[in-house]
Amino acid sequence: MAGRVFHELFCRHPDNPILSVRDWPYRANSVFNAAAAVVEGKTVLLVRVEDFRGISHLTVARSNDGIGGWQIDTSPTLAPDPMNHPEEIWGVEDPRLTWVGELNSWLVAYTSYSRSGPLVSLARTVDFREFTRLGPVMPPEDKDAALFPVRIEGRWAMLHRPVAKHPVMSADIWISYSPDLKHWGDHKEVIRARQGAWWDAVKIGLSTPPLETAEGWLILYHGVRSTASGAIYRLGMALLDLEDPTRVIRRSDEWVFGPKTHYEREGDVDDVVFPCGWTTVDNRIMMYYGAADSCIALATAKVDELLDFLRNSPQTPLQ
Ligand code: BMA
Repeated sequence: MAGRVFHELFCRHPDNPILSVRDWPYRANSVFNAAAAVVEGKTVLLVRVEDFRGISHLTVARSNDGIGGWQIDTSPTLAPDPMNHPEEIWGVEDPRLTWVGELNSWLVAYTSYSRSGPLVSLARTVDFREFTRLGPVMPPEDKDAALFPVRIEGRWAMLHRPVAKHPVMSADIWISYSPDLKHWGDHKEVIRARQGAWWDAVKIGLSTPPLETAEGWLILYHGVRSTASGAIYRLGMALLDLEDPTRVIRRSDEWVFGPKTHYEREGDVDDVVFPCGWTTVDNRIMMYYGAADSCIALATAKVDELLDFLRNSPQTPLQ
C-alpha cells in the first residue's frame, strides 16, 4: 500500500555508523563484524580489523553506553599467531562471544583463515587483555560458530556452518557436542539454506550467539541471495528448543533486517549487514553489525517483539 510505514523490528541508531577506521588509533583498511559483551558495566566489542594486506586481527573497543566514547586498544589485541598456530596464516576473523559461567570465562569462537580455507577456533579470556587459545575445533571449510552458554545434557554445544560440495554447494547451520570443548561430535544439521528465489537460498550462517529466552534459544542468522549485481546479506530468525536445540520450533519466512542505508549498501563489499554480537539488558537488545565490510553499526530491538514475530512464523517453514 503506497505510503504505508511498517514497524521495523530492528531500529537503526541515529549515530550510525558508530565505529569506523576514522575512529581507529592506528592505520587500518576497515573495521567490522564485532563480537559484543557487557563486562563490569561496560560494553566491550571485539572488533575485526582488516589491515592493508587483507589480513584481519581482533581489537578491543570499550564504551560506557555501548554507543559512543569508545576507548580502543592502541595495537591489535588478538593478532594472528601463525608461528604457533599455522591455521591463522591468513588472519583471524568474525568472533562470537559467550559467557560461560561454569568456567568463569568468556569463550571466543572465531574464524582462522588457514591455507586450506576458513575453520573454527576457540579461545578463552577473562579480562579481554589476555587470551588463551584452545586451538582449532572444526576443520575447513567451517565458520560462523558460537557456543551455547551452558552444557546441554552434560555436554558443551556449538552452532557452526560447514560448507559441503555435494551434490552442489551447500552451507547450512549445524550443531556439534563436546565433553571438553576440544573433541567434537554428534554433528547434526539444524537449519538449512532454502532454494530458488528465497532471500536465504545461497547460504546461511549463524550471526550472533544463541540467546536464552523463556520460549527457546533465539537465533539470528544471515542468509545470502545472489543477484546480477552481487550477493545480498540479510538476517532472519529462528527459535530452537531449550533442551534439544536440534529441534527448530519456529523459523521466520521473511528476512527481518537487510541493507538499506548508504553505509550498508556501499563499502568494501556492498549490501552486507553482518552481526556477530548482541548485548541484552532486560528486554532490550543492542545488535552490533558489520556494514558493507567497512564499518560497525548498531540497531536495537525488543526481545518480546522478536518472540511475538516468531510466534507468528511458521512451525514448518517452507523451503
Ligand atoms: C562472509 C564472511 C564475512 C563477510 C561477508 C561479506 O562470508 O566472510 O566476514 O562480512 O562474507 O563479505
